[in-house]
Amino acid sequence: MTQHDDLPQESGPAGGWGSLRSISRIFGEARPNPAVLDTLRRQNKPGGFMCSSCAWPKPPNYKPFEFCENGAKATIWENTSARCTPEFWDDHTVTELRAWTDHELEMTGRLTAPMSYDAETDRYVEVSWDEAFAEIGTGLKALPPEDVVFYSSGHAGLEASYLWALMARLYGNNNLPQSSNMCHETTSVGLKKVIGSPVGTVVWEDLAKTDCYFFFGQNPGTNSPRFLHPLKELKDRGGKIVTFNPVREQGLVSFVDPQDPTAMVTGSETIISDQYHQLKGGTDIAAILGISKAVIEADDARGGVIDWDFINEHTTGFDTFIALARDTTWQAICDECGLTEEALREAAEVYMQAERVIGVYGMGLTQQAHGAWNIGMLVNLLMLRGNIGREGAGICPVRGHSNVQGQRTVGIAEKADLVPMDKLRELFDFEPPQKDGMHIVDAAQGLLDGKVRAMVCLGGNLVRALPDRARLEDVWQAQDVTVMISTKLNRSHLYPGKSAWILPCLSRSEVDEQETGNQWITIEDSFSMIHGSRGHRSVPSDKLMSETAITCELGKVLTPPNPKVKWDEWRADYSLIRDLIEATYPDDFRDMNKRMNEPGGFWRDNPAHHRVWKTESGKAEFTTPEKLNALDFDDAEGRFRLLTMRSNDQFNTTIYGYSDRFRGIEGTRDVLLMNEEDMKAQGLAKDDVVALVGDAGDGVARRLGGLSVIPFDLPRGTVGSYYPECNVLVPVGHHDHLSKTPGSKAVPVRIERDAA
Ligand SMILES: Nc1nc2c(c(=O)[nH]1)N[C@H]1C(S)=C(S)[C@@H](COP(=O)(O)OP(=O)(O)OC[C@H]3O[C@@H](n4cnc5c(=O)[nH]c(N)nc54)[C@H](O)[C@@H]3O)O[C@H]1N2
Ligand SMILES: Nc1nc2c(c(=O)[nH]1)N[C@H]1C(S)=C(S)[C@@H](COP(=O)(O)OP(=O)(O)OC[C@H]3O[C@@H](n4cnc5c(=O)[nH]c(N)nc54)[C@H](O)[C@@H]3O)O[C@H]1N2
Ligand SMILES: [Mo]
Repeated sequence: MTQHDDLPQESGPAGGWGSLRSISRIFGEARPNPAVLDTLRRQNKPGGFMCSSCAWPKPPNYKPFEFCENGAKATIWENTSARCTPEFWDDHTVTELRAWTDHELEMTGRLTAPMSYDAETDRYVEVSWDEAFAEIGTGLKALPPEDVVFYSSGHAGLEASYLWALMARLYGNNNLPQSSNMCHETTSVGLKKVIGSPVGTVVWEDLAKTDCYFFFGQNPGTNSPRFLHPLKELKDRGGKIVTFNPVREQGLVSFVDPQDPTAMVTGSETIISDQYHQLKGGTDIAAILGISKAVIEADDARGGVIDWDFINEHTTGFDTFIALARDTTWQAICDECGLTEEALREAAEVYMQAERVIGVYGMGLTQQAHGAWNIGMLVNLLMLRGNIGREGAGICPVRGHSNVQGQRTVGIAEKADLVPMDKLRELFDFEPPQKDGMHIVDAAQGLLDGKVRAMVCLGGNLVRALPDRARLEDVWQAQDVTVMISTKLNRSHLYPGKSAWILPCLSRSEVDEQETGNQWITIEDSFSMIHGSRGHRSVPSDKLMSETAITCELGKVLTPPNPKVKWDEWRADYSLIRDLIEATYPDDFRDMNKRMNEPGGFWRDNPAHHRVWKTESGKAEFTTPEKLNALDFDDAEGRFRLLTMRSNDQFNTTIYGYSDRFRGIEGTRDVLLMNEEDMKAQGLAKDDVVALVGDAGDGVARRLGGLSVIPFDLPRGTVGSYYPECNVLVPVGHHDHLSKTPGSKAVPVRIERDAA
């Protein structure tokens, strides 16, 4: 639990005035219509619209302002008054724009018209929607279906997503990768394996009942700030929070509630984490094994600590796990994770004293080469004291995009056996493809191999978000067809395929007027609650279409005529699509149209929440990892573990600005954060400019230069730099062994002085 007061990251609590200042800075830059304030008031409330930022649940007992710093930024950002019109291309070529930063591309504003790439002039030119759909249809139908990929980033609502997946299957493949392939796929696969559920077991009421959180590799202050309120409430009632993270993240250190006037005026902050353990990157397995060992030892010594009834009745595999915990020495555990035995015993003490524990995790566990073991270990820890499937306790993966979980629920899945194909066959009278489709890593490899010939993207910015992005830029533009359904210009548009299209869409806060009026859509949050959402803002351009409408029009040109497939009717009335969702998934979506606006949403239920385990063995399964870390490389002289970070001023590849105020880094993203001892050992001083060089040993040269060294409170051997810039350094093949989620939180690199 090191403290370095001279290092830059201690820059005030999460929330507080800093949060308001940050929102107002974004307001100034995006110059939205002031009516955006009314939009914010409606955010995340029944009858209003659901924030398009993160997937944190929307409570039934909502606050006057049920949005956070980053939700406000996301809404303000998409409501910008800036417009990227067809005339923008009079002054710029695609090649020239490649020299712009992601932030500069963002600042061009909302896209206003469908565009197609003209190779002769190297510009996008406006086209009519009819022309765009007709030509996309011709282009894609000329390709073998298995060479075409339908990607979706977790924004679009359940209606567009259901139809998107249906469209791909009617077209002829299951090539339906999604952003969660880079994110919580480890959860979908790893959690499913051990408890039979691909999603978390915790629901909103559990937050009010729990007395302890264990946080592993999730950063609520930046990525799910509305979570800070339940954390503060827990602290107010005397609960405990224990955190494991190589970085001291401000949101897990302290918080001033910006909605509490007294706290704002007095500046009284709530200390969030009672214990903060800065373990070495990628070593959660060792840390959790240490805590488990202490729990087992306490049970041996005094009994009554382990919940034997739960273990005997509900689990399998405990014998091998307990043997590993007993046989592994404290020395081995502490050497691995860099924490002391005493620190791990302190964590175990809090764990044992708590009646009800919630285990929270995010990318720190999932984006590792053995991320599934990480998740298994956290579940092991919870199971030791029956902390799963019980009130106030459970496992809580914090999901990313606002509807990332829901898109999977309604059929966006590349694995055929995750989808009720017989229902689809029955409802739409066709033979759905049975062969598994491509995961996003397979698609990236397919691009590199020249096998993928077209990408159709419902949102997202894959040329930035994927590993090995420098290699992908070249092959992306070698494709026959690229189609991007987007709200703003992004770098992926700058690598156009031979036939390339940007289809601009509405955002969620805007009126989605169809033949039967302004349409509702629905989304599913991290707690499997389904919410209705309807926009009310005027549209930025009358040439925009909704994601659902675009999907229907693509469906019409891509799929064979079929009397059961009624694209026009569905487009006119989204409630008919909800009927289809209910018909396909009757248990999950009973009375969907009626229930979607219940305050707090309606719950899709989850067997593991009731201790029903849909696993292979029918029991909850203990995991016995084969090593003490989640890495697929060893330490070597000069090799570092690169942790790719999100700043407080970005949403994935959308860069709002250059202020990572929680970490005290201002005005630049080109930094390398390093432990001071490591700097000394490498002969580096503050502000030295260095390059990171890939050290995966696969014969591919990977390099990112121009990074200024900043001394930072990190464990030795772990260095940090920002995502997405760092993606040049992540090999496509570096991913979780079970789920293929890229191992972006521990990438093998070396440091070189940069001549630049
Ligand atoms: N403002 C904002 N909000 C967002 C996003 C955004 O970019 N900006 N992105 C959205 C998306 S798509 C997602 S998936 C989520 C992501 O939200 P998070 O899951 O919080 O993702 P990260 O910030 O990438 O990483 C989480 C934490 O893992 C820690 N970590 C790294 N390596 C390790 C390790 O080996 N062990 C442990 N214990 N911790 C480690 C990092 O220091 C970091 O604090 O947020 C969503 N919300
Ligand atoms: N090194 C490294 N790489 C990572 C990660 C990491 O932590 N480290 N994180 C990974 C994670 S968790 C994720 S989820 C992925 C994210 O990968 P993606 O989902 O592909 O990327 P985003 O940045 O979320 O996509 C932003 C683009 O989506 C479009 N957009 C925004 N809003 C909308 C909308 O409402 N509708 C439509 N149709 N388009 C919209 C805009 O054009 C914008 O440019 O990146 C992954 N990559
Ligand atoms: Mo994500």
